[in-house]
Amino acid sequence: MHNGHQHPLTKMIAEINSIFSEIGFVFAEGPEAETEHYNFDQLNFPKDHPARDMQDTFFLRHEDVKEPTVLRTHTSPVQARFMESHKPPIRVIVPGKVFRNEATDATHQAQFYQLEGLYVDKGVHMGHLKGTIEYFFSKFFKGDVEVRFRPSFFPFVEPGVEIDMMLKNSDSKLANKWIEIMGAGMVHPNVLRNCGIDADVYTGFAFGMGIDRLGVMKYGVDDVRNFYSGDLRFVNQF
Ligand code: 2NM
Repeated sequence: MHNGHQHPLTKMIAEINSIFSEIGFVFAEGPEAETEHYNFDQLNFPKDHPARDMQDTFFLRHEDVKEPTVLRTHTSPVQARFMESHKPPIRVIVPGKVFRNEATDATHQAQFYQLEGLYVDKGVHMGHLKGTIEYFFSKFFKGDVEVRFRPSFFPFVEPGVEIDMMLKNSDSKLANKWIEIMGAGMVHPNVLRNCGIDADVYTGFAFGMGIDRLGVMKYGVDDVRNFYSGDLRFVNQF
């Protein structure tokens, strides 16, 4: 008899969860339909920020919806809710489905999976971010990993960085070249304060990356749409 198996995205989420749990991170999830308050306001996105635009965000309009509501554009509202309901030290990862109003091609979809993470405590700094990310990628891609930071901007962090990784001592096709992989930064004091955390006492790092993209790299998939096609010729390869 032919046995069933997990979908590759489910497998990756389980593996990610296991890697981060070894260094003290817990798993959290939350609603896919979110208030604008948790998706944007609390996270320091100005009212006129382009990410809020109709072109990027799916707005939900219905007589039963009392507050302005969107399909979440990132899993960060889950971290915002987690900070409100937990005291530091906070170490949490949040894998989940997110939505962007975008045209679809081999590298873009209107819905995809994101992995975000958050660490808040006294004395947390960018060195902890670098060590955590190097640890994660070296386990996930099974090799030695070097990462480098480039300055970037995201409303919920300051400073913000774009992160590249290089895989070494591996015979993977990815090895020995710099690959742009994720964004991250130190959580903006406004975000900590909005979530009830004393920004004079605590600091935190946060990061986000696309799980579909990790799958494209890990398994050499050439089109992200394969993950959602339901085509058994694809999923049975895992
Ligand atoms: C990214 C890049 C930079 C992020 C920030 C937060 C929160 F909620 F804690 F403020 N969560 N995730 C973050 C920061 C996500 O994704 C590219």
